[in-house]
Amino acid sequence: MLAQKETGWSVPDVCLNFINGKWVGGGAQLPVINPTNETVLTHIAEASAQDVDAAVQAARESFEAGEWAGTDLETRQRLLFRIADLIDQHSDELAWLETTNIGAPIAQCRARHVPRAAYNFRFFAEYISQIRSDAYTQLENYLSVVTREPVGVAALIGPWNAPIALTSMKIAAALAFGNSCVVKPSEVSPLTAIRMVELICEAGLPAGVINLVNGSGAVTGAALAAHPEVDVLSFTGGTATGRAIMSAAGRNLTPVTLELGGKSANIIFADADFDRALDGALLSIFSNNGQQCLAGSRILVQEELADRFIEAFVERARKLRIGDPLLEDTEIGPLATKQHFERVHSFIDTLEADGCELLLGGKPCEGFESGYYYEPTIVRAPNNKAVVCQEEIFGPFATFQTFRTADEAWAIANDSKFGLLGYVWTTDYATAMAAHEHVKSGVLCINSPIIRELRAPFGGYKESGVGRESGAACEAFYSEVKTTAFLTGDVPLRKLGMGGA
Ligand code: TXE
Repeated sequence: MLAQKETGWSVPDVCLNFINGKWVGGGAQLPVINPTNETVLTHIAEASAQDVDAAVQAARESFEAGEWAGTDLETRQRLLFRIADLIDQHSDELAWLETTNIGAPIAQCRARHVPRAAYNFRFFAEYISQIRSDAYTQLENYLSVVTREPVGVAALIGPWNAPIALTSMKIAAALAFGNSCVVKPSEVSPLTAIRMVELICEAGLPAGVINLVNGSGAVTGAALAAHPEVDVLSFTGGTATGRAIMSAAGRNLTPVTLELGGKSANIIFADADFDRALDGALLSIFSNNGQQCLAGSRILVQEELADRFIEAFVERARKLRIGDPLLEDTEIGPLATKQHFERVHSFIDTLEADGCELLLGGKPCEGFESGYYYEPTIVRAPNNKAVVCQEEIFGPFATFQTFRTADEAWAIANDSKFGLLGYVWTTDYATAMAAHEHVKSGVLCINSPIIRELRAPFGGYKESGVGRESGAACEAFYSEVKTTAFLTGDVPLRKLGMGGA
């Protein structure tokens, strides 16, 4: 276990706001709680609407001054690569901060979340050197050239469940295309975003290009979402918050991308590779303590396989190592907040009325004096109408249903207000192709847990979101497209105002 005093790493006494290159205070101080022991880790200085305005103005001025927006490609790339290197150099510290703040097991933070953050910067550094644009010559005597310019000020509102991995994607993309930005981490989990901003400054980004405001959604987030000087807004979080943000941004015609919740079907056919499907199903729901939008939380098993598969799944889930997330071999840590812990538990009250059978868990873990530990929970539902099959629970909480035919599986999978991911396990090529055709989700993984290919769009159908994140999707979102028509030949113009006096 990495104790703070042994490592020399620390949590700031107060998390300040970073505006125009300086760490400054704010209004109310809000506590940040360690989910492992429920002690106060630190406080954030909440940015008021005026503080948010100062951050947006700093971003605007840096953008207009062109110190970053106007840099050449090599300079921009060098800086993005340097940020990635600094993240790598501080990966143990960043993983420790993330685990301490949100309770995700340290092994997962070190192996996945932090390397992903570094990779996000490398990916966009490489991407921008390959951007192409169109030229049209079909119109006689004209050459029409399409180019892209940075948009301006990007507001980047981050979630609490995987802050470094997800917020770094937004920052890397916004900066790579030459924008200035204002980052608002979740009030629950600001620590890695703050440390990342420090590293970005160490890498040499000019003052004002990146700003960070801490605070609640209701005060700081709402002020940022409604700010008229924000040119684009990218958000990852809950669907209800996404709606509020899109409405606020809509009043200013500010384009948004929203990466929201999910209730993804994980469909296991009788012909699937049993062991691989079992490993994949466990990973899909229990990674990151189940707090992931991409969780395969609705497991659908073909009838003839169901009893055997569910029994094996329950046995493995029973053996998950629950404990202090800073311990290397912990597989499940505490949920991120008390409020979220209570929300996850509240779904147990719906089981009886919906005719669901509780196979495992369903209660807070015993044996912990403190911390938001919740038992891995498995429910068998009679049909997809059950609340636990419809609502995103966002915890170590899996539901099982059975199906007979592939058509039935697609129908259950698509009977959801969400449409983020789909997972399908089969050894039959035709079934895989049929899944590709019928499952309504932004991403579909065949015989694999989530694989995030950054070149390919990530995002959801229906209430799972608006827009996508990928190299090309971010290029379209974080840059403005311009068509310039050059006259290349002799085109006589109509003469106006040639009438008599
Ligand atoms: O986070 P919120 P919540 C899902 C998951 C979870 C549910 C609720 O099911 O149980 O959403 O999450 C900021 N204007 N996901 O409510 O509110 C807030 O300060 C501007 C899915 O705890 O979505 C924080 O920075 N900003 C998910 C950010 O929004 C506002 C990740 C996210 O908080 C705001 C997290 C407002 N009016 C939860 N209100 C995913 N897609 O991965 C809040 N915020």
